[in-house]
Amino acid sequence: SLTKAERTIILSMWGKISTQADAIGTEALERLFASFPQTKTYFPHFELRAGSAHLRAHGAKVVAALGDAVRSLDDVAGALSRLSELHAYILRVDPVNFKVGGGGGPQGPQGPQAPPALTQALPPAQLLSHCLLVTLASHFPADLTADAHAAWDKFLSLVSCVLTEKYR
Ligand code: ZNH
Repeated sequence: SLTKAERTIILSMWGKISTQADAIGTEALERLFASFPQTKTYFPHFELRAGSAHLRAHGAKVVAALGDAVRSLDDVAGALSRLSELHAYILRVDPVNFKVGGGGGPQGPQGPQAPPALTQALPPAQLLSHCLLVTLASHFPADLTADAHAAWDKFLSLVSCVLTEKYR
C-alpha cells in the first residue's frame, strides 16, 4: 500500500487534476489508442476519433473513478469493487485480438525492422496507466518530480490491480 508521503503527493496533485479531469481522461485515451492500437478492440462500439463524444464521455468516467480511489486511499479495493466486477466481464476479450503489436521481425519489406516496443506487450490496464502517467507529466511538468512519478505509478498500479483482480 501507499506510504504517507505517497498519499500526500497523490492528494495534493488531485486538487489540480480534478479541475481538468475530463481533458486529462480524454487525452489519456487518445494516447492509449494512438500508441497501442490493439486496445481499440475493446471499444468496437465507440467512435474513437480524437475528441469524439464517446472518448470524452469515457475519459471523464475513467478519471472520475480515479477520484473515487483517491478519496479512499485506505480502501481502493472497496471503492472500486463494483467497477472491478464490471471489468471482470468487459476485459474478457479473445486473446487472439490482443496479440503483441508491431510488425517487428528480423526482416521486413524494407530490410531489418526494430522489434516491437516492450510496452506493446503489456496488458491493457498497464498501457492505460502508462498513458495516464504521461498525460499527467505533460499537464503538470513541475509537479511530476521523480517522487511524484513514482507515487502515481504505484497508485495507478494499485487501481489496475483492483480492476483486474476479478478477471479470470
Ligand atoms: Zn474501464 C468502462 C474505469 C481500465 C475497458 N471503465 C469503464 C467505466 C469506468 C472505467 C468508470 C464506466 C463504468 C460504468 O459505466 O458504470 N477503466 C476504468 C479505470 C481504469 C480502466 C479507472 C484503469 C485505470 N477499462 C480499462 C482498461 C480497459 C477498459 C485497461 C481495456 C482496454 N472500461 C473498458 C470498457 C468499458 C469500460 C470496454 C465499457 C465502455 C462502454 O461504455 O461501453
